[in-house]
Amino acid sequence: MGKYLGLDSSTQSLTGLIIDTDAGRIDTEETVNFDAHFKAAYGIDKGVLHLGGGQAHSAPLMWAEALDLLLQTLREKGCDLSQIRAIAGSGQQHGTVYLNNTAAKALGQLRGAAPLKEQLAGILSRPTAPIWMDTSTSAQCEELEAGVGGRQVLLELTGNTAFERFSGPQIRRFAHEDPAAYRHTAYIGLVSSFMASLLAGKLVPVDPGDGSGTNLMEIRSRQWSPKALAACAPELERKLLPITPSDRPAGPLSPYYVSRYGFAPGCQVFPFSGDNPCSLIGLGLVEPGQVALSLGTSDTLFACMDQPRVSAEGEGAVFASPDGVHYMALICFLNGSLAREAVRDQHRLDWQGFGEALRHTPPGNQGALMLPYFAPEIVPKVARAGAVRHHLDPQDAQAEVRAVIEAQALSSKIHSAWMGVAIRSLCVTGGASANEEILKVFADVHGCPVHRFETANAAALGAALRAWQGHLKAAGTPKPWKEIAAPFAKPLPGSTIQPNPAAKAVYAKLIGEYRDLEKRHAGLT
Ligand code: XUL
Repeated sequence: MGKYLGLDSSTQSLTGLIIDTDAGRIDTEETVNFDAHFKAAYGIDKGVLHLGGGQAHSAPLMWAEALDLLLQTLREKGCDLSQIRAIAGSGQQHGTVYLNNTAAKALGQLRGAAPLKEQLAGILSRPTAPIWMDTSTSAQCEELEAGVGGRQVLLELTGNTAFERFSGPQIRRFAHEDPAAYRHTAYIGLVSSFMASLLAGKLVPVDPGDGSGTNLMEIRSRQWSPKALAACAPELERKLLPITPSDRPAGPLSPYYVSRYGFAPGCQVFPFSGDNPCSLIGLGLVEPGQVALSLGTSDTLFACMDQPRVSAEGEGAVFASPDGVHYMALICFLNGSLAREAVRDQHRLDWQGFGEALRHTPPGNQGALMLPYFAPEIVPKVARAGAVRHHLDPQDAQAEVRAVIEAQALSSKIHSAWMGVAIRSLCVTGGASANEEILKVFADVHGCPVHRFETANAAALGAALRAWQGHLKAAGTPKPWKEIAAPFAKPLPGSTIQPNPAAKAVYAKLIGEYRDLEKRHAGLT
């Protein structure tokens, strides 16, 4: 027992969350927002470098700098980091980090005198990392599918059809566009494995939860697929970091953190996983049939499954759960907070005004609809950005607010059918889950109760729980996942939002109209 730290390296921020397993409660939560600290230095906007042609990247050295800042802040706030027994983490999925042959040595030599960014300045073979918002790899998706023998073969093998944002197509594009830099790349890892490597002071393998977001991992054996690797890029088998079980210790924390921040020398590091797989754990979805919604930069709807049910339409993704046994089905809507913030900013509102707009408008929005494609969309696939308005006055701030939220909720219902899971309740997390008015719309559209939790950082909580579970298992005193999750991943008493029968009826009618509008528009892109 003791304290465990979960880190979540997401698109816009780095969060640290400490759990106290003796007291059964969350001890501390702290977030470093990338734009607030690094916007000018790294040229980012909402954590992202937009490089044109659909290329969306971020900067691995910025994440390293954020890690230093987060740990320093925790210390300054009086956190005794020597009490942390183990650390695990979560990373935005699919992003790839390219390291040269000095990386392993530089990581191994990390010492406390200078910040990470300085000591690791020379380890990248590509200064930026393509992330999940990148849509530039349609050609590579087709080539990868063709290379393994067709779309269906890739789907059966990896659980997923090829997606632009997945790591495999991204790696293939890099190998093709910059063969010299690709040749100088000794190691390719994911955001998750990079962050874990910073902590362990050595190259940490990829976990199966995040490995399944690459189009390169056999979903059932949880190992890289030689066939997919061969179809992706030259010598990938040698460059790609191996896959390790999510709960196998990666090693002790690097001495850097012991001398600089006062961690105990024995503090263990566990492999990081993807943010969505960690949220699955952080919301207690360790048994099949439970469904959750994460309202973050992207909105994701996901469920725990005992078999890897696949989405033939390419509507959803399937990942291995970091619990080592189950799978997760996931649908990723790119226009999550991105779209909410676009409407908020266009009408010069704050979140309170946003909530009021929802309160003052009727369910169904008097027939006004929006397709909220402020950026190209993943589900349904929309290649070009451009919000579509139907009987909606773009000057009417209140109607615009309702339209964007209703669109997100209706779309999440329409596109979750393939999961084959009857949604009887929704567990919610992510920044926007703090907004009750938004949650009411989701409860009414899905016609089910929506449960809220103490923290909106389910990914960081899931990571902390993974550290605890791994630590107990490594000590020879394993605990079942249900018991690990139970004290932390429980809905806040009295916080459940029930659907309103009248509003539910309005949406049951409206959904067909929204589906038609979506279909008409999809035909035009
Ligand atoms: C999931 C996805 C995003 C990222 C960023 O497939 O692309 O949810 O993990 O959070």
